[in-house]
Amino acid sequence: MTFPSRRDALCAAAVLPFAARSGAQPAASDFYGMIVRMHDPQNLEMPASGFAHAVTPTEQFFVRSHFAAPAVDPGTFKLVVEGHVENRLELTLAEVQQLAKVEQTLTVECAGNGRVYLVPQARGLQWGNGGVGTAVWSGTPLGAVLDRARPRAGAAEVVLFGADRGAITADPASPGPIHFARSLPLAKARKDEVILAAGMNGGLLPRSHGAPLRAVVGGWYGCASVKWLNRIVVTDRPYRGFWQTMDYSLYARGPAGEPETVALTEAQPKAVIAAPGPQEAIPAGRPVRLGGAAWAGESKVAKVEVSADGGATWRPARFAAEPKPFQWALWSFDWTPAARGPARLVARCTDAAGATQPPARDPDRRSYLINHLVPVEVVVR
Ligand SMILES: Nc1nc2c(c(=O)[nH]1)N[C@H]1C(S)=C(S)[C@@H](COP(=O)(O)O)O[C@H]1N2
Ligand SMILES: [Mo]
Repeated sequence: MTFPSRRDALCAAAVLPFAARSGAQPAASDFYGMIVRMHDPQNLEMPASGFAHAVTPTEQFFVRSHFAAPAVDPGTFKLVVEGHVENRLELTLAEVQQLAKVEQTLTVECAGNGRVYLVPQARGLQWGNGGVGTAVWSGTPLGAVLDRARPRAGAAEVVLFGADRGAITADPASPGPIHFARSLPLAKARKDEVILAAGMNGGLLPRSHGAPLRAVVGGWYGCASVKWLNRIVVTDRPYRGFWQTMDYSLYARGPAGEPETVALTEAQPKAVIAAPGPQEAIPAGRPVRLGGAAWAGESKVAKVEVSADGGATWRPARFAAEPKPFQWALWSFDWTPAARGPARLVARCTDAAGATQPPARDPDRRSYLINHLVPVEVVVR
């Protein structure tokens, strides 16, 4: 699906000469380069054109890395599975892949996606809308690896460790160099939508996305999808590591109303308007096609609605295809602006459980779970 707009046409014209010179032949209106959010370590955001694809081209899939990407040799690679298990494992890549095979289309969104829209500005990478992507991941269900390792009675969590390592020096600092690591409750770890992927979109997993093996945790924010995975530790108690306490945690209210930090988990429902873009000029009296994507964590997208008056009135958008669980749905909405002047376009997603996007920001979410309604302001003339 495409939703060409005036701005798309202008951008396409601008990139065409470069595409021609390099010999590459992308459909220029479908593919732009990445937005650099940090140069080193590499952190790249998908441009708005990426929301035109049901499956994000690998080159356009956002990259979020805290440390330099480690070079893991697939030939000597070992996945260690240990801790609260009957059967400690050390598996080669081929041995992991022989356990079982699975292929799934899963959307991954960074928990900080949309941070640029927080007021006052929050610390962290200033993602726009494109810290999200959808890929066809192929690999082995994490559950198959756990079945082989046989968690002991009382096993509670599965901690996934990446081979990357470094020290976080900004406050709150890590206690020296640490690996990237995140845990899942055993029940989630055994779900079909949690896979150890060696392949992405029909090719090998690229290094920037965690080669040779990464976790992809469908329905959860991206931090759970540990890249360069080489160690799994089953525990009999909740894991309290840096990346789910100091970082990637939010405040939940305890029984007495007191805030407690909890690791962030499930992705919240969210619809993004990819076109038109902010401050785009739109001719009055002619239909223009709004378009974008919507996703809904562990639930499924049930409904996307669009408002052209800043949220006062809403009308349903159309889906390009019936929404499926764990992956974004592309939507469009044909709008004929009548009155000249500024207009505030808003899209909102409601999931199959009836959860919808909040109109206002909840500060307990700290700088994560950013799905409050943010209008796209355009000019009708
Ligand atoms: N080992 C490791 N895994 C990681 C990270 C990391 O820095 N190191 N970043 C996490 C975060 S915050 C996100 S949003 C996703 C991003 O995956 P991608 O770079 O393939 O888009 O990877 C997650 N897995
Ligand atoms: Mo993230």
